[in-house]
Amino acid sequence: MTAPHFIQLYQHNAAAVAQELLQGLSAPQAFTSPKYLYDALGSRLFEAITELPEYDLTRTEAQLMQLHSASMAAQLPRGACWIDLGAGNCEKAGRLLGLMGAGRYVAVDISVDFVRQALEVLQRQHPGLPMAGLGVDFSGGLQLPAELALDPAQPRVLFYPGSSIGNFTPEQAQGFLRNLHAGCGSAVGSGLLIGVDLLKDPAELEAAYDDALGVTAAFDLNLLLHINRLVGTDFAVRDWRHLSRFNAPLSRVEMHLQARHAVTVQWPGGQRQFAAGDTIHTENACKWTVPDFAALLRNAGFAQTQAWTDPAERFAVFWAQAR
Ligand code: AVI
Repeated sequence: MTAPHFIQLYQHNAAAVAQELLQGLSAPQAFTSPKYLYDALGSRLFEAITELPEYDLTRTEAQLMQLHSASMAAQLPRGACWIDLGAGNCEKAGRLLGLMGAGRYVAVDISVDFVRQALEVLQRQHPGLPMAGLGVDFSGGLQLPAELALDPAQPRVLFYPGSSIGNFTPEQAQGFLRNLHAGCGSAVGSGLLIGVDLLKDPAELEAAYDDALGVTAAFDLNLLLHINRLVGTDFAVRDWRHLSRFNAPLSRVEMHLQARHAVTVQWPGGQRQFAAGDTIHTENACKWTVPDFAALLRNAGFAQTQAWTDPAERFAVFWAQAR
């Protein structure tokens, strides 16, 4: 049995993180990047969100992948190197590797420690499949280091499930998809398999991001505790409430933390006053239509696209062939 190979490129840079966060918190409309929602507790809360009745995105995607696996297998290249972006527990790709005849598997996450255990388990299930874990922050663009020794002749399947693309604005998504198109390399048949949540009833969308149990509220509020640890702010969770708002012109759900009353937040070297009702914008979740997302993929350089959707068109999985 081969053993997975691990490469850690991302290094936490405390000064850069502090600069980014404090700049966002000081902006007229305060904001933070959604990546700060995921400390250890935030990641567990997100896993709980995927089980909520209001948040059917993860379940619908899994059903779609299962239902259409034969048709997907007919489109995707066999023997490909699967590059799993934001692999986490590697479960989603793990269900497909055998069915799709993968020839190699690379699990990408910000830290190889997030994928280490899952990859070791997966390796036992697929003893002959070469596997690697790559620790990079790909949110600003994917870099595939020479150390991975990717074979330029082997087709690649970039796998980006879960509608994480929705957490980018359309302009950011366009740039990111262009970068993924480049990451497909030049081998014939390469492409991107991506999950996208679709536009639906605004009331349902708002509920999906503000569930009755309050798990999403805890997920959002936990950001404050994470920021306190990262930059020494003195946020108190009880001063803030979670909001989910559908912004129709921008076709996105926005998550905000709203000050319950006037709050002064202090940090080493600075402070900010928030009036009652002021918000910190913590996440966008853009919702797409099938034609609009297909056009985005084409504008990013992908040659052909195919989409599988559920009968109610709540979610889509796209296969976008690079050339
Ligand atoms: C990870 N991402 C696709 C989730 C979403 O639906 O935008 C994050 C999330 N935020 C609140 N609930 C789930």
